[in-house]
Amino acid sequence: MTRTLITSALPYINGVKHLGNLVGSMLPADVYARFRRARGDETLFICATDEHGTPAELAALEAGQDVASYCREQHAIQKGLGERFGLSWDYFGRSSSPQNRELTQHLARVLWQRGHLEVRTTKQVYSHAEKRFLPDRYVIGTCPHCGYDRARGDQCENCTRVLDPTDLINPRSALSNSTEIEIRDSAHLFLKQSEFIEPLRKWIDSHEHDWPNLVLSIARKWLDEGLKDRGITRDLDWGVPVPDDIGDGKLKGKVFYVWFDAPIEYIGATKEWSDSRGKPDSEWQSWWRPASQKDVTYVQFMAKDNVPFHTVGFPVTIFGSGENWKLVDRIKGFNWLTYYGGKFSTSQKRGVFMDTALDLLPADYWRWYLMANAPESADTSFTWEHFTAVVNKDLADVLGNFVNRVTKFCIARFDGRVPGEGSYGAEETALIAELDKRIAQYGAYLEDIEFRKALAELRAIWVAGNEYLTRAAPWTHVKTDRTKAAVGVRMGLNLVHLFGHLSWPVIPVAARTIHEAIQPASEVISWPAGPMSAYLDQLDAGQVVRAPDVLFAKIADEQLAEWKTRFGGEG
Ligand code: B3M
Ligand code: ZN
Repeated sequence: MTRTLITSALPYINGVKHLGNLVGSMLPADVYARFRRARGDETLFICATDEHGTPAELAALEAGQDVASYCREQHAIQKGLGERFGLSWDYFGRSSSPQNRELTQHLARVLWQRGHLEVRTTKQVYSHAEKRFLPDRYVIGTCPHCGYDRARGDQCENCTRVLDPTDLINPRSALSNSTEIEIRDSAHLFLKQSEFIEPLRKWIDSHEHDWPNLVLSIARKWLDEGLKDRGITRDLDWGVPVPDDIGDGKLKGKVFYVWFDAPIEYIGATKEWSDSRGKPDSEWQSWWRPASQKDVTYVQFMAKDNVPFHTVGFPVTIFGSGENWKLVDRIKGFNWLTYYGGKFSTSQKRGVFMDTALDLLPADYWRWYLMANAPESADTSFTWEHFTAVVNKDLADVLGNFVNRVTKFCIARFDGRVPGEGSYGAEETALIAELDKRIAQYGAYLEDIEFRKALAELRAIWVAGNEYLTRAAPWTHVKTDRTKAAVGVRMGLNLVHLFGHLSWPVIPVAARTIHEAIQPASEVISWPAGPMSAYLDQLDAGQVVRAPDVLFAKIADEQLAEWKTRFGGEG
């Protein structure tokens, strides 16, 4: 049996995530996890909130809360929203957990013992306005590589290059805009990443054929630019404390850098999961310390700015430990979802956030739209017009209407029971052959983690059903040739059933409703197996059929206009 471990990049704790965050990691990971489960694989889908670092401290400050309670509260909020979005995590952990603290300290300790860490005195930006050390990302200035004038001290968002605050031209505090900043000495732990360039390159090259170009090119760009040793501690209060036995006593009161402990939380959250079920360590270790790397397939999902930390940063921790931790096999990276071509912004409240989205429409509307238009090969722009057009066409006109037409007609003219008369003819055979191909293709695209192509194929399957029904026209034949009409209805009902199964990974709630119209007592989760000729003729004659309530309501013009005004359109 195949065992698949799936992780989504961990959402930051500082507030509700927007649709761009959702489609860049959590949602595709969920669709893929559901697909693996449909295939019958043993699947473990892990996520968590990323709770350390200055963004958390500052958000707590702004909310007037201590950082621990702030994180506890925000974690519960994000967990609730994720569940309402149908994110089927096996566990949604917290990077501030004792499990992660223990694992982070363990890995740092082994790195220290093996000589991969070094204490160095660094120049640290101290801001007089805030009376504190400023973390890298709170120093902004001009990027020395691309000239972007709001580059952060840790990374330029424009060209994705990793920076040091001292690299910036015209540096200033992002909190106060004050240029009254001063460089002070502070001792920190450095991970000697430069020692790992060769093994990293070998490992990345070994994925030449199974990582997308976006991921390969970002990873290689990092190596080509020469990997700098990276400071992995910070002068903050909130975080995983550096243990006393690391750093020759020079690091009292410091914590690990959030990007050091966050990826370790993939492991930490798996331990949280197995601890929460009262299982021994062998449970989580069977995923993370398998006897052979081949025993588990590990797939990660993330937006492009996270790729360097997963192809270089975290792997250095793993390689450096000398321990046989499971390495990632496949990395799916995403470009940006933009809001009318501009940035979604948490700080400026620009765009649509997970909580408001669910106030407007159920999760499946968003899930379909976002995955059908996932920013895979390029950035994609969200607009209310596009969203409305996609929902009205794909979900309401194509899928919803099909299910509605078939089930309602069966209830009106065939007593709401699957008609048994007649047998499939040329029209049905042709449809079955087409669907056989399309379903295989849909599955193959999902195996390849190509969501746009997969969903275009799923849509084409729905369309084929509609076109068949139009040709079969049972409503016309029922007056003159009841047997012919019965054949059309029977095929239509089998298609409804099929659509439930095929749609479940993407739109799980609607899929279940569709499925329950036909087979309320059995599960919708399994992937259709066996020849389609049998699969599409499996419903028993006489079996009861129900009509679901409106599956997908169309979005009216007035509604669209209202949302555009409320959320702001272009500009
Ligand atoms: N929290 C960054 C982000 O949300 C970060 C991901 C961590 S994955 C270990 O973009
Ligand atoms: Zn730049």
